[in-house]
Amino acid sequence: MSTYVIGDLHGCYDQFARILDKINYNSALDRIILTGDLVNRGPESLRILNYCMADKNINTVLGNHDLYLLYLMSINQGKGILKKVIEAQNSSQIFEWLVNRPLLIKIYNKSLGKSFVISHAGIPEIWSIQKAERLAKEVSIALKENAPYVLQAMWGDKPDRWDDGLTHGERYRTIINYLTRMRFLSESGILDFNNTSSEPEKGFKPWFDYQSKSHQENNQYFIFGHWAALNGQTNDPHFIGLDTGCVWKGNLTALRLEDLKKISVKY
Ligand SMILES: [Mn+2]
Repeated sequence: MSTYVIGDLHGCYDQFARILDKINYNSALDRIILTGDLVNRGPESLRILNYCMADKNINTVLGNHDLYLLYLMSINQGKGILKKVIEAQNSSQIFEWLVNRPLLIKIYNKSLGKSFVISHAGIPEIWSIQKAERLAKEVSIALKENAPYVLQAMWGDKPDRWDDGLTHGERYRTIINYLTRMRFLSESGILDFNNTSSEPEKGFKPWFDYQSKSHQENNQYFIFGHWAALNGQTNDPHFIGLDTGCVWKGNLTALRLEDLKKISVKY
């Protein structure tokens, strides 16, 4: 029995099927967690959603593109390549499934003595892991109780910095922005939304460069997707980026948690 975390699919069903084949995925024994962004950009978002919904051993954290899809569904507007999902016969079932996915998953493996935190973009150093879990839960509860409100409020780049005093829509938006859109941060935790490259602007560093080294002693691993330009390079084995740009004709990458082995398939 193994647990695999797989990077951003973005509608690339063929590559998904090939990687499941390559890891010999057995849905009766193994478990799959996706880093989010199952949909958009690539050709077969609907097929991926249907496949994942039908398998109880597949779960995902929500990515910014999954939330965008939820937003379009909440206003019943078919747009671009996602039109097929929004107009699907089972679209309300898809909405229910997606809206109930978490923004963060934490796994503690007792026999390995290791813990793994999975979120689409990562976790800023200004939050402890416990705090990040709490805030992610807060958004999930709000999404379940009043999805249209949260999905409407999440749009925007301001505030670009966390403050414990934030409330309502601004609070949800800022939590969502850190967990699903973050790449570079300033020393004080300000998000740079514009730079999607792997080279920071002056005064900014990758979010994981701020994380303390105590994670190494604690056997703590951060697993994320979202940042295709990194191509999996973080220079620290405790931060594992799995978006290797499948939809950009790169690779799709899986990580087996039991031995931290990476398996990938080419586009
Ligand atoms: Mn993303």
